[in-house]
Amino acid sequence: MEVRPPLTLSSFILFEERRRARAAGEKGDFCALLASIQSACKIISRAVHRAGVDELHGALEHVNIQGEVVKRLDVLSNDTLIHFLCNSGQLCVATSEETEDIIRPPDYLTGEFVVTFDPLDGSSNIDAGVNVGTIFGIYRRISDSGPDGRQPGNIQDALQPPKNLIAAGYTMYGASTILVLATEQGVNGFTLDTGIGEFIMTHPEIKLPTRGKTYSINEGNSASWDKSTTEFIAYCKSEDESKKCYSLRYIGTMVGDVHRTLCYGGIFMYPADARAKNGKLRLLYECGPMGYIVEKAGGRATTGKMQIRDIQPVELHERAPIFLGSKLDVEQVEAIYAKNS
Ligand code: P6P
Repeated sequence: MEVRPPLTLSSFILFEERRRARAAGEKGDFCALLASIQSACKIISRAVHRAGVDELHGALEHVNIQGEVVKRLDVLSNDTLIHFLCNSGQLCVATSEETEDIIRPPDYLTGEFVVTFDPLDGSSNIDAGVNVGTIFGIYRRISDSGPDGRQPGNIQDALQPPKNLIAAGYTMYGASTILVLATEQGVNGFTLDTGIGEFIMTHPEIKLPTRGKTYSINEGNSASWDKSTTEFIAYCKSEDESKKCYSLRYIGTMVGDVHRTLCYGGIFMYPADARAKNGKLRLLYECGPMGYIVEKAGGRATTGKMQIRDIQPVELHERAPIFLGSKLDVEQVEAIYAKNS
């Protein structure tokens, strides 16, 4: 019987990505950066799954830059990612939902890449055992790295539009821990085998269906929606001989709602509304990376009026309205916004 060893994320990084990067003559070690993110996610996964036992649930006394109550696991996740990224020798600067300013490694460890991340997306749900996740996006630095390649980066390195992303991913901590990685070559998913401590490839070459059967939005905000959102949701709920009504699925954690959309198709939405003119989700470490992943899987991501990939950020923590998922569903939203403009 032929024994076919599983393809692990470590071997995918070392063989697939390293071969490609070397052939492309790229600066920096993209594989070392991915390996540092993988290690951090393994540690966060263990903390999330042991939270109740290790008394890591609950909130601390302070709020973060977003004005949100900070959970113990938010701090652990943020500190873990900062530690591994800064010690990888590959980081120029990083932006985190939990940190007001850009994060820089010690000068002698400065590298070629910029990482934006939400260390524990959906952490308000953690005490109820609902899926949470880590979201990350990877850019190349745009500032000059200097003769020794160790020139410190600056905020302009962090304020890049999502179209400059070279990779993005998320790790969802749920019944299992699944890391989804999107690069220019495509989107692959890996499930953590805790018995060997390795992520095993379980979702090769993820492709989104062009049309879905579910819509995902917080219906509690419907009184504040604009005309276009209201019109599209009415379409989702309509049924005739050519179309069944869509089912509503909403977890309240972006990573969970996007992962389901990536696996089954459909559309996830956090639109602008009368109370939040730019919606709730942050461009650099939520909308941008998730939009990149969905696009690399054949889907689409828009604010309704422009593609997420084209937004030029002005501030580290700015928000953006987002509709993402199956191509035809998202194009329908864009057509409604165009009609109503
Ligand atoms: P609402 C979690 O707090 C989060 O930032 C995203 O993960 C999620 O998609 C959204 O907010 C949920 O927001 O207003 O529906 O509770």
